[in-house]
Amino acid sequence: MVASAVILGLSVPEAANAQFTSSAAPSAPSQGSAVAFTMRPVDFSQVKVNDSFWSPILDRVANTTLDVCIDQCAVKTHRIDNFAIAAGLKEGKFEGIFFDDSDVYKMLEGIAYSLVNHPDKALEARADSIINFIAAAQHDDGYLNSYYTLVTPEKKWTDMDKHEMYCAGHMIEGAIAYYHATGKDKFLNTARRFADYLCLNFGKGKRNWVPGHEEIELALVKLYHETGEVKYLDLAETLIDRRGHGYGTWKKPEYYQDLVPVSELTEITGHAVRAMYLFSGMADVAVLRGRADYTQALDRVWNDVILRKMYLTGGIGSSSHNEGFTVPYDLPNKQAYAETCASIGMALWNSRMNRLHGDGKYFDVAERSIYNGTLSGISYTGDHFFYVNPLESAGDHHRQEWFGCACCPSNLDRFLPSVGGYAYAVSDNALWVNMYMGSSANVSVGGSDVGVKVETRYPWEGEVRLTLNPSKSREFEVRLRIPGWCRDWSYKTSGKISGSRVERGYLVLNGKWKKGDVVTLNMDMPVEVVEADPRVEADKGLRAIQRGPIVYCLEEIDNPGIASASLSSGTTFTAAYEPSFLGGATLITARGADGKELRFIPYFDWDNRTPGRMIVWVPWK
Ligand code: FUB
Ligand code: ZN
Repeated sequence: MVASAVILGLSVPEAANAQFTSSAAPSAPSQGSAVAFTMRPVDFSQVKVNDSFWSPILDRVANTTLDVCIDQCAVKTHRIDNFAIAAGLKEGKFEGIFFDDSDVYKMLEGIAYSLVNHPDKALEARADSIINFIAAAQHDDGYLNSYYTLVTPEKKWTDMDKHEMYCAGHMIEGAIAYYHATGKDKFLNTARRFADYLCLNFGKGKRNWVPGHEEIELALVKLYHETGEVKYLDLAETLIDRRGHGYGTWKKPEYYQDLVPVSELTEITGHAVRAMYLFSGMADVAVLRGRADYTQALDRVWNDVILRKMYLTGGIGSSSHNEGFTVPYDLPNKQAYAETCASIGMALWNSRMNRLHGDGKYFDVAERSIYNGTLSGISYTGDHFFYVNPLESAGDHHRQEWFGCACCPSNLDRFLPSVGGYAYAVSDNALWVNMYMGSSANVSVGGSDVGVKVETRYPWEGEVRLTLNPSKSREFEVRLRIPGWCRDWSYKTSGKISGSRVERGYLVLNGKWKKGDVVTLNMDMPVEVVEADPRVEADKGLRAIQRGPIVYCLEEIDNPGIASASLSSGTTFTAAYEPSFLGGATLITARGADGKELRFIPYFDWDNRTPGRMIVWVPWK
């Protein structure tokens, strides 16, 4: 197939981003709308993934990545022993970093998600035994942190940067996921006791604690949804509102998003992952509490991130010095930090922005971060990881087995098997299909059960076939996301529809749907040539390639002449699926006017073969 090159200069200002000004950009900056939209995601535990792209990844996570993580936490490091020792069940001392408990919680969350698509009794039993240690390490008052229990018990809650609430947040998330996957509530009860302790000590009118690393906020909202206990939502809101009032004890409050009250935020600053988790919690609370001030602040920082501080890959946080942000348009390629956790954070935050506004452009960003900046974090074999995700390499940057600070592997470990939870959402009388993957689910729309099934070869092909099986024939809306990168699309339905429109990035179909109705969406997926904002010094005179949601790169192994590679307006592109390339991928061949060829591979697939140079941004002549 010869795909047409989309030539540049489409720089509609509203469609601009620091690293792309072509139509591959999100649709428009947010205008500060304060309308809350009540879209609810369909829980991962309700979604069976059966997809040619995602299932092999989920299999690898289940069969390899989780084992690596268990081995690292239980054998090669003392993360699990720390709990057993804190519980008095084993002799020894604490080993590791003060927030290592969080990796165990994330691992358990990953196991929970994985069990849905890969039931595994032995793995579940292993998880149960780890949970026994965790529960046994809990203090009588509900406090739980193996570092403080074993190292400096007298210094509990003396240092806001020591991640006690960060670890608690990951515990809550892991516990809820484990309950959903297995129905077992021991972990959930443990997490709940700690949350009750936090409410008692840090709620409104109590100690003015500012968590140095956000995470607890979004976890408390999840716990509120799980239990219906309003006090958890109250604490989340209180903790968010406490920021920016001088309670934080640090020298650089901007690093901790603590310089101004959150409703006054105009730009993103400091540590990227912390900011993502905070914004995720704010988006959750904005929906539930109608906090228009949060929504407006989030809209402002969203524009700042998307227009000035995001890489083409959806990665953020360009600097290694603060694991975060510097000044607008500072997006170096070789030195890019773009931590894997920050891309995961972008998916967490932008999927919530999508629900807050009911607007597909936010999910476009989540999708960009998932398929590029997140997936690059794990090797094809599932056992090596990137912490840092540069967009250029001299051949000296490689995935590693593990890291002393292992936040990224353990985050991948929980995020990847959770992708089924991003596929569908529901609102009052609508079914939303956000992330296209082969999958089936039973959802409740307007009080009735509806079986849904998606068949697709996305992200390599743009055809999506949705089959609906409502328990009884009834009227509701089907909302299919039309990604921002897609300019030409069409659809057909086997059923009768009473109306259709395009609204906020969705094709909305109204109809009285009956069993077996099929909607087929066809999205054109040409190769796009992408130009960065001229203010990005690092990308001056360069172009990148994207097809559908996938960003491409050149590797030396395919392009021995990579040092002199270039593209021009005369370059033609051919996209072809190669089943034997790292489990199958669509590769792009670029042919210059001089007949020279370049072979582009998906960015997320780089560094899986013979090491060598890699570039995303290619000279434009
Ligand atoms: O501090 C916990 C995690 O470790 C952060 O989210 C990462 O950036 C790394 O610093
Ligand atoms: Zn990380």
